[in-house]
Amino acid sequence: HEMEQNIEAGLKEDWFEAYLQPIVDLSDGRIAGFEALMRLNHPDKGILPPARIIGIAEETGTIARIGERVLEKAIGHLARLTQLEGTETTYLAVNFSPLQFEQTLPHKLAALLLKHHISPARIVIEITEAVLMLDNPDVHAVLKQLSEFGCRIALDDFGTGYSSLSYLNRFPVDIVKVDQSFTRSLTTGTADIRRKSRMLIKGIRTISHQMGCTVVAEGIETKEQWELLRKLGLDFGQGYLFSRPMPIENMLLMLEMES
Ligand code: G
Ligand code: G
Ligand code: NA
Repeated sequence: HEMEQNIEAGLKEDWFEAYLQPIVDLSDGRIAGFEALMRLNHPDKGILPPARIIGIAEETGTIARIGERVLEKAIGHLARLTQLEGTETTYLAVNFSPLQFEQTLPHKLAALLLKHHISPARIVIEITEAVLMLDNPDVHAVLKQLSEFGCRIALDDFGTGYSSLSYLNRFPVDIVKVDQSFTRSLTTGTADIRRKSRMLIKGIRTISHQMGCTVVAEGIETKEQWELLRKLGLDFGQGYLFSRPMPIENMLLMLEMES
């Protein structure tokens, strides 16, 4: 299998990267944190599609090694961003696959944070419903440990799964990430669809806030969407309007130019 070979080579030759996408405060557009997004940068083939890589890596089990590599890179990036900004306020959100929640994860994460002098409070663990659906006691124990360690837990792609709401009750969720399909339907389709989308987002926002969670909107591409989401009371947002995911070097340059 060609993609499996790319993955193995990527691990061996160190082609995996953590791109960064800013997450902004919707009230003023200022950067609150960064989401790390895995990229396999093949020297001949260029950037390979992450969704396919993750799918295959989850089937073959290499996702645990890839995840560890991406986590290591992303935390290194956060240390560099911290140096540039001279503050320790921004956070780093990292995506985790169900297969990554092994017993050793909290220890490995703690070691990386110690090495880079980063507080666990600046780390957000992004999971999807798939992680919680496993209903695996070991996974729950690891999540609980990470939460008690001071990391925050974000529930990704919220609103698209089977039983998202019940998870807010049963797991230590701190952040709800509203799926980008909601953002899109705010400004596309009939007036009726747009009105219903506003009501859905408002409902998710109300429930999330009452559960003590902050709410992040995904996939913001236009000023109109930003304005609507801000008015609907969402806290944070990310999307191409603010910035595409980019390599650390580009992010450092962008921030340097802005300051
Ligand atoms: O980055 P887009 O950048 O194309 O990402 C595609 C999908 O892959 C998204 O659903 C995203 O959540 C997931 N993803 C991106 N990076 C990672 C990662 O490091 N680990 C895992 N498990 N999923 C990731
Ligand atoms: O599910 P998750 O939030 O991890 O997925 C992030 C995915 O969304 C990545 O593939 C990322 O590249 C992509 N993405 C980020 N911002 C935007 C955007 O504004 N529009 C679209 N279409 N995709 C986005
Ligand atoms: Na994510």
